[in-house]
Amino acid sequence: TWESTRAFLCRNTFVIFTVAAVAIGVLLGFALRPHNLSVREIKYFSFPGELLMRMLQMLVLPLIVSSLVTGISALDSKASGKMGVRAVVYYMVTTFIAVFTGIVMVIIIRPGRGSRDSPMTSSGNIEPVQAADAFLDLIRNMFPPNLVEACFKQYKTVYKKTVYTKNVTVMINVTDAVNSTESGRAVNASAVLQTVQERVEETLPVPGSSGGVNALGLVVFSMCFGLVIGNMKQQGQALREFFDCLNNAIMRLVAVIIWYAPVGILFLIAGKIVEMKDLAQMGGQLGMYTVCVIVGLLIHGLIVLPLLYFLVTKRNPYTFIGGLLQALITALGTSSSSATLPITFRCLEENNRVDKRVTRFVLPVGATINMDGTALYEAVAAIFIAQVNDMDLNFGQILTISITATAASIGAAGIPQAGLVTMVIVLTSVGLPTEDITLIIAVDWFLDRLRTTTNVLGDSLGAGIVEHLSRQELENQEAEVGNLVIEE
Ligand code: DAS
Repeated sequence: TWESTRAFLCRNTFVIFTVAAVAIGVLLGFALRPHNLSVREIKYFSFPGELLMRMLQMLVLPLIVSSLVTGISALDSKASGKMGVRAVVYYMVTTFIAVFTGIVMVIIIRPGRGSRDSPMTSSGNIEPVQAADAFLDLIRNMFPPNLVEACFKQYKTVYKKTVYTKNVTVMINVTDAVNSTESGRAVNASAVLQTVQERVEETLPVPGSSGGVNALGLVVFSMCFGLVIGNMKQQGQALREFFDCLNNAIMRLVAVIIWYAPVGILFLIAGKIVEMKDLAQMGGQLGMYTVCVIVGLLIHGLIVLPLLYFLVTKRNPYTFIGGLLQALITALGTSSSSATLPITFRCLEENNRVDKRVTRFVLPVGATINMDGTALYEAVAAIFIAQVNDMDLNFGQILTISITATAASIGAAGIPQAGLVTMVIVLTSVGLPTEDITLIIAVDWFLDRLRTTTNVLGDSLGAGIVEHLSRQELENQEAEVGNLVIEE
């Protein structure tokens, strides 16, 4: 009836606007492609989209701190301890399943078989970045010496110096011997590597964004601080109220930004389609590689995760996913799980009615360290590059790739193409040529959106699962709080 249709339209206004924005963005993008806009024109055209990214990223740091401190201090240490263990077990299990799925897919489909599509040979003496360095950097960055400083510079130092620039420098040295046109398709590696360098500059966070590594430091600090003031009983009351009020204020800002989100997403998607390189590159091995990643992400996101949710909660996972549409589309548009975090909070709390004491705890941690899509992608990309190099990996090397892909996904930032940066860890751990990252650059901007959407989906279903498993503690907590009020 008209009444029920009107109610449906009102309830899903944002989602309808956002889906319409994606459709218009795609059409607009393809309509503008023949006009070959200049880089400057594309930058101006994409400006409304960049605004949305910056608005959301501006909120991420205060949101992570206020939600974690509030979420953890609202629980007693026993309850938050149990909830934390459930969340970490969920993250490790789902990330490992994602990596396993990716490896099975890339071994079955074998996208890298046959002669090299683009005959780039790794002739440079690649100085492998010890995977251990990256692990140590990961641990080191859990305890940043200066929180504010760490939010803007430490991430840059870690990735520019230790993990990435060294390799990019090495790559650029290598390019002298690399330009080749044997396959009739000039692979001007130095131009592509220059793109990689620019991409790294772009990927490294600008002030106001939250690079994954420093968010890790912020997450650790906020969890410890929340635990401490949670146990300070009356003494900590003022601080608990302050952070609770700060969190509510940030969520009100999100409610305002969410109105602008469809416009921003429209221009983000249109801008990307306009600047996309010629689709011909999608052919051959690269096309099969893209299919392999997409099939792996779809299996993980639409079958494995929902099945896990159903097995634990006995509820329909697709209804739960329906409530997340706004966040999933924002992840698709922004390709940043950190930037999507404010909208993920809103979808879970408003649409799926997940308890705030759970979302405030698990979402900031999940958005920072739980990236199923990225882990799957890095395992597939590494084995694809091995296949292109006709390098047969033994079981030990595949196991190493599984472990380093998991670690790289934990260390990856929740910002665009962070997974490309941390993939260096995976490649060097099995001695693969890091300059071959350039083989997959052309499609990375597209696959990044899909893996980011999978990351956000994994975090959100995780919140639903952790809430279900913790409902006893949550009821006790309510009961205790209730008694407290009566006593007072
Ligand atoms: N774009 C990252 C994210 O926001 C994922 C990635 O780069 O792999 O989750």
